[in-house]
Amino acid sequence: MPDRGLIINGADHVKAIAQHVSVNTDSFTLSITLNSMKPRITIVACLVFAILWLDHSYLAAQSLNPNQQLIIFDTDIGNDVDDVLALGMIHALQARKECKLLAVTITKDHPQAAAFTDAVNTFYGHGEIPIGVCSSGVTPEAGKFNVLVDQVEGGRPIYPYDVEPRKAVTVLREALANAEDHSVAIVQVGFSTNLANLLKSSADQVSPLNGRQLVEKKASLLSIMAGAFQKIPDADGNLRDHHEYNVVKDLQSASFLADNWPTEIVWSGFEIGLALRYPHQSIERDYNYHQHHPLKDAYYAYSPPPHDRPTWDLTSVLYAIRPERNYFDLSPRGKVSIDQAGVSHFEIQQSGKHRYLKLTDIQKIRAIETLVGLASQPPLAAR
Ligand SMILES: [Ca+2]
Repeated sequence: MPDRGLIINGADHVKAIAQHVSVNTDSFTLSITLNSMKPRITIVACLVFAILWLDHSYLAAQSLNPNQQLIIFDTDIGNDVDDVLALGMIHALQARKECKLLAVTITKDHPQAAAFTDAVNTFYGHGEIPIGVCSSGVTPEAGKFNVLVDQVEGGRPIYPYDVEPRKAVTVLREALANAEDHSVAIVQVGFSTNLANLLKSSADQVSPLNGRQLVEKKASLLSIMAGAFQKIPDADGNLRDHHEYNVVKDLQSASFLADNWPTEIVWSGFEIGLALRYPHQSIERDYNYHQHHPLKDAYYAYSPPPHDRPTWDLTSVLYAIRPERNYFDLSPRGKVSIDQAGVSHFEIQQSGKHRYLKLTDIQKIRAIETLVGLASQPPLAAR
């Protein structure tokens, strides 16, 4: 029954309504057969009841499960294909009612990054998700797969989109301001440009809180793919300090974020995604339920099979949405800092807000199987 206080007097009216109203919830069409001899009040009640019932059912279907983790995804999509697989994973977890994607903000400064993001969101039935962009000059080239949005077939775009991106800081502030306190996990898998700018933002018409206050009040976690917490072998097999890409491309923002972000941060270092390579057989076989799948097409455009791409960005999504499933271990608490060369350093501090992901051989088996299963999950609303 509707929960908005509609009162219908008499069981007969309810029975009459039930007999004359049919609702197809798949297509949200409504058909009503009316007996011209019925009193006018029955017709009116019938219409009101049907509309409210439909509205209630639709809202119930869309309503937030109390266990759904609110997510903001901040990405440099276009620079590597793991961002695309990670976005697909978020949609799979949203279809499972485990998360709700509030917004996507982008740190790759090229217009097709927003277009491709919207095309992927549209493919998964969520073209309404707000998208924010920045003007940073960082990685301004088109990239290998964002250009897929220009492809047409039979005169029609293969990956339709209709994005009207806005400033990333505005999109971030709106998403946070509209959320419950301490409810939002932010997943950053590109540069720290947008989140550093968010921290520096002032009170505005969106919120009387400045950026740092807004994050402190609304965010619960920053799950970030950046840095490295082990030495990484170079081409000759010698272990070296690693100058991780997401850090060095906007070093000033990465350092500012590490020193000023007010919530818990869990870092997925370079070594984690490197140890969990996406099996190319999955790309070849698991996405063929759709003729044009943006994840598969992006993978082929970036670095086709038999390449097994590391799953860097996917790991930060998995931890943010399923932190209790022991896919990873966590380091002791401490503080990450970024030096001027772009190398990340970790210092144990008892009350520190930073931890980083660790991985055992047994955890690798579970993690990779989970990442593959989620990334390749068909959309509920496939076109
Ligand atoms: Ca990325």
